[in-house]
Amino acid sequence: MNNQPSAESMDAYWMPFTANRDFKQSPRLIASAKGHYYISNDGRKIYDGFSGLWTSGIGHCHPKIVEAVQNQVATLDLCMGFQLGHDSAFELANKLTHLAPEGLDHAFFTNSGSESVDTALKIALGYHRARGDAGRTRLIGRQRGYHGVNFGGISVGGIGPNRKMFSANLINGVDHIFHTHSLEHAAFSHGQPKWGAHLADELEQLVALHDASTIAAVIVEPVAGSTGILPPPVGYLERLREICTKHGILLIFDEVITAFGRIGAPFAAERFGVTPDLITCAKGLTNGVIPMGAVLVSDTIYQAFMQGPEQSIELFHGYTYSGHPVAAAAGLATLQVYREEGSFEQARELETLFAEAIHQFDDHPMVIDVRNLGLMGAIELAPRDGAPGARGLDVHKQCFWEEDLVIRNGMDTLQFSPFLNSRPEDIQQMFAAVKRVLDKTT
Ligand code: PXG
Ligand code: PLP
Repeated sequence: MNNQPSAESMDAYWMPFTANRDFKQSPRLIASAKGHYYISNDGRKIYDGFSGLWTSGIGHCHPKIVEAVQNQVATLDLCMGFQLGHDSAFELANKLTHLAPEGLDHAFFTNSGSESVDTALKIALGYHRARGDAGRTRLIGRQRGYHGVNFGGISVGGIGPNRKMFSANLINGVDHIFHTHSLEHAAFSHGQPKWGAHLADELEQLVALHDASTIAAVIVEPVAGSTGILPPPVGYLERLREICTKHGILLIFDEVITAFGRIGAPFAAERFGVTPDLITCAKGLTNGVIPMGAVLVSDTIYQAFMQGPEQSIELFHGYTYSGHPVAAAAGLATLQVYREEGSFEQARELETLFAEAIHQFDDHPMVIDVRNLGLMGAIELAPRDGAPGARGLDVHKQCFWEEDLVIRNGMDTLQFSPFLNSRPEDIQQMFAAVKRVLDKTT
């Protein structure tokens, strides 16, 4: 390989969620990006089958977002976000809450999905306390949930390896309901599995165990993303909503992946017709161009905080960069492009073609499940004996080196997140490449 950096020059950077030693032996390096392609350091044009990291739904370096960012950074680079404000943040909060399901009327800005999650959990706890119901402190997550990497997020999250190293220090008073994945009952489902709505009833059992008066909130991804695309069983989210409402428990949808068109609607809440009390989002809010996240909250929650003396701070929480001007400008430009280009509708139209293309792998001898919803898809491979994850990583690497294609693997599950504005033939070609790789993978 030409122009590969020396091992020494790569030593300082501790890469996130990456096998550092393995990566640095044959680094997969990207020099630039435009539209649907990366250009690698060795000059190859590489198709991005993962939209950044679920982030860049309308393609890389979108000219309208680039222009908005360039203008903003030269006009107001930073504004002290505590005790001062600027127009773009207010405008973005207005646009965002108009896009959100009815009733979610307020937005708190963060810089990432992880920060959105921890913010949402704190707002949920604060809400009950503000109402004089301070006994509601328990948080409930779900097995196989991914809610980022901060302490709140890994505590309600349901991924063993993300928790194990920190297990003694996870936050107190968290419980989990069962995940909805079942190879036995729902393998090769197209879209939402018909089996599994009853799994929501486990929440009733936790209410019986802990008593509703101790439970603040339940957090779930409407479609679990990171743990391999687990669409909710038909009726499942409706059931969760019903149980939460019945017991005065707040329902949080973590839409860091599912918001902004990924499943053909502005929010999964709209697609499924189930409205939570809070929504966390990030990624597609700025098309990934500048880090930014948000928590959308119902007016009821917001008003519960707006009590007491007017000169006192209502929520002791915030980030230096909450509502950062450059991020807000990127967000405004992104929402405008979504509207002008009809990105969510484009995604919805591609859904059938994507589903058909990914389900061609149903009969592949190495494949044990194929799952899809909207433009989220997963192909689960049988693991190699004694080496779970090795096969998935091999496929990722072969796609990169031999097919000029970026896909992601989570252990042995291959994941796909095509652009909202993909060309149909690109989706076909992507899966043709994956098939060539799978056919020669051992
Ligand atoms: N919640 C959900 C549902 C997410 O998917 C986060 C929170 C955390 O967001 P930040 O911005 O702090 O990373 C996420 C992020 C993958 C993958 O391969 C998914 C995410 C991040 C990295 C990889 O599926 N999701
Ligand atoms: N640590 C120190 C010493 C700080 O002063 C601050 C913010 O002022 C933080 C952490 C938090 O940083 P941020 O607001 O970017 O999350």
